[in-house]
Amino acid sequence: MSWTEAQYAQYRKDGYLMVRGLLSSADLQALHAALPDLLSGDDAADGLHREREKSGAVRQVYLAHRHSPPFQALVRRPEILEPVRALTGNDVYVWHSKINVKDAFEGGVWLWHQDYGYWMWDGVDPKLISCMVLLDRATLNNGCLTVVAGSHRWGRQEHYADTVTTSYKQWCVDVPTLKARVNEEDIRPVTGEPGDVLFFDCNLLHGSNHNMSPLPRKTFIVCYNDVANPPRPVEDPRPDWVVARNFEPVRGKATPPIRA
Ligand SMILES: O=C(O)CCC(=O)C(=O)O
Repeated sequence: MSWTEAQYAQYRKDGYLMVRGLLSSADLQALHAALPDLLSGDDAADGLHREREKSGAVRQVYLAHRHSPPFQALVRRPEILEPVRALTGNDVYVWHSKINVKDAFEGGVWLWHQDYGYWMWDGVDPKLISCMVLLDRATLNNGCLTVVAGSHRWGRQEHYADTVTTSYKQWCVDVPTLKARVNEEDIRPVTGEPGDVLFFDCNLLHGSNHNMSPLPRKTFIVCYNDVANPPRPVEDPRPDWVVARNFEPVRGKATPPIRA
């Protein structure tokens, strides 16, 4: 499933592109079969890393792409890797991956931010691309991702650390900057069905609302970095679960569907 020239042009203009139906129902079944263990396990026992909501509900699970066979296969999917390689112009490695959970009525807000707003402090250039795989339906009510089309062309904006809104420290753009920059008509909710995949630039401004619905909204986000862009030494390097030290290029394997 190669992208057309028009799709590449759209991605470059908007900073994101949604590819519908990239995964089959068999792929989704295998991924969903792995989820209960990934969501309920114990970090010390299984080597994953979990962040929780203030309520204690799991908010994020990092490292599924290293420990869970269907997620290992997912990050190697040629339909994902091929456009990512074309966009970076090089081989890529996995910077990190996370299952963002957003349980029914419990999953919390993500404030407006650019991923590169904080990744810059990890000592890399803005050559990273994220792919958000919808594992559940994403709707306006359950807190689908919302993006500002074209915002990647602003370049990186200053970010500050919000430590009060959720249990999780969120790097975000301040309100005066948002008021100066964001036009209402450029705000796009990214709704979709399980198996749709959103590709987006590391400088794309995005966020999402609290899950106000009875539907869970699970997504898997894998972020790829150009192999020529490993982190330079920084004063306070973040741990490997969020800034990978394994720079091995990810190679596609033409073995779909994903098997559990
Ligand atoms: O899951 C979401 O809705 C947003 C996640 C996000 O922005 C992030 O992980 O950086």
